[in-house]
Amino acid sequence: MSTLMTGNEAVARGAWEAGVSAAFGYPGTPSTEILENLALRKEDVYLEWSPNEKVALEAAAGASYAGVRAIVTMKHVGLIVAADPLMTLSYVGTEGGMLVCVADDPGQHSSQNEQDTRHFARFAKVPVLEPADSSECLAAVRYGLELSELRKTPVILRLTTRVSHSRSLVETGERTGERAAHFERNPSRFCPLPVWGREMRKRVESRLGELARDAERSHLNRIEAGDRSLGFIAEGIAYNYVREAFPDASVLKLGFAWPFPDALIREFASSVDRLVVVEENEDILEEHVRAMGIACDGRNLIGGIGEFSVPKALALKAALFPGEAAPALPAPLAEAADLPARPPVLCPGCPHRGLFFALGKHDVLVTGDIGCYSLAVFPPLSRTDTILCMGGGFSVAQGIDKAGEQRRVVGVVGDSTFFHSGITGMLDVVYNKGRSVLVVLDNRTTAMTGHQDHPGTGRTLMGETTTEVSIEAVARACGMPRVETVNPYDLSQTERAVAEALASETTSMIVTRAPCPLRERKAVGPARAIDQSKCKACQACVRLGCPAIEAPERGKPPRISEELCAGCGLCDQVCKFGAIAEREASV
Ligand SMILES: Cc1ncc(C[n+]2csc(CCOP(=O)(O)OP(=O)(O)O)c2C)c(N)n1
Repeated sequence: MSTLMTGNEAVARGAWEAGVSAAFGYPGTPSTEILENLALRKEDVYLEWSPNEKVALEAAAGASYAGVRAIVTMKHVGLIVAADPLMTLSYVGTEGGMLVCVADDPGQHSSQNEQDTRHFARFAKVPVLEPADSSECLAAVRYGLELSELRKTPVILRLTTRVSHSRSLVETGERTGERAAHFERNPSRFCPLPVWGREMRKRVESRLGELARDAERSHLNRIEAGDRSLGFIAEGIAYNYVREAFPDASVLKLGFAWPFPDALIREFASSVDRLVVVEENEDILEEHVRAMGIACDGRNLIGGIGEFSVPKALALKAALFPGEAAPALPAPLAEAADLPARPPVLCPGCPHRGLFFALGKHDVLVTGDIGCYSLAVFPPLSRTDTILCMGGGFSVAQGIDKAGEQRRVVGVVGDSTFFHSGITGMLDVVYNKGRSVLVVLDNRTTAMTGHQDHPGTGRTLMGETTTEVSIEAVARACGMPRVETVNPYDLSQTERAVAEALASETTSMIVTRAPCPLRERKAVGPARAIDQSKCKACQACVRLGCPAIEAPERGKPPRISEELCAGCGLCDQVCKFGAIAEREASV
């Protein structure tokens, strides 16, 4: 049956069809929907949101050791977190097929960096498959699991934002290939102590040769012969752009993207007059082609930053055929270029707002983290000074503090981030006698990636209730001398907690706890309105940075949008003139 699916839905479907019985991951755009879709099949597959990507990859390795087919999902930066087990799993190898599904984000639509997972494949010496559409996503999952079992290696499935999130037709099938779990004890097979690890190291090299031969023979790599004056080597979504922009050209399509099929590349290169390599992110393939002594174009024509796109395809066309009239940008894209920019802001009713407003009253440095609260960097809150990576909010605070900075430092992370990698940063501050104030913004969910559960929410991806790990208890058990929990919608309580924490010379923790209203799908309270006769247009409420508060002109009273207001009541509390009240009461 043909069904329209996103790439992520197709990966989930492919995993189910290929008999995967264990799936692990940590959310991260654009990878998140793989597990969310596979969760619709939880009668056949064990699934979990692991606390972080390292744990997820290790757990998937365990499932594979036990002989079952397993996948692990993450975004590209997650693979950095999971790199330690990946590098050694390459040596130890797999039993049941194991696929590491990593979604890269060329163009940084929702990521702090642009990073090419193919580097990791080369680094860890494991193969990479790179599908170009949803149908290829589904097929690549089974292919990858079979390859993993044949060569006893984890296989990386590299996705990118456009492949993960765009829809195309997929032919679905039945579920086959399920394995029964049985771990065969064999220490020399599973324990890379130096004595056995050195042997594994040799095996990794010989496996690379086998994988290179697999890549030569794979149906995922194919030559589409066309006009011989121009040939492209393309992989992933770039292949689709090339096919559409240059329908007559010859193309070598790589779906088995590493190790490279050198003989196939040579055969193709010798069959065309001019060769262009089109790949997103890094010029890994292009460098390799040049290193083989084959002349080609690539980065010199398409650049190396951002994702491949219609404007880039048109620019490539203009560069290759300078004499021809440049094709126009399709109308929707041309019109989109004129749209005003809409900077992201914290949602109306976001419980994070209260803490940042309270911090604004002190001359402190705020080391933030990755999560919805990273938006507090923008005006009018302007209350974040650094963002590095998940968990960095606490550790960067420690570094600034220990460097001798005179101002107090406040490290801020979210609840999901606390469990992901914040705990070790907190341990550093406690153990090494830091004095930063550490804040956990606990909105009871992983909001930024679409409300996934985590160890603090009391629910699993299997839909069961479970232990609700207490952030406060973890902090106390780690030796945090003072832990206070506040309601971030209560501004005076939050401001008092911040002031007291800053007055103390030791470290302490504040947990701001209120559920994300979007997750709850209900307003925090009744919508507010501004009594225009009492308002002095002082703009204090505007400085909360709430999108529901409209400030049409400087010096004129702001208004509150009834549709947008979530009724959190923070604006009532900042108004010194009593001009803001519940809508019914004030209108
Ligand atoms: C290593 C890594 N994994 C995953 C992500 C994707 N990601 C961005 S923020 C975030 C967590 C946000 O949850 P939380 O800390 O609870 O803050 P909230 O968004 O709920 O305010 C995740 C998983 C990432 N940026 N880096």
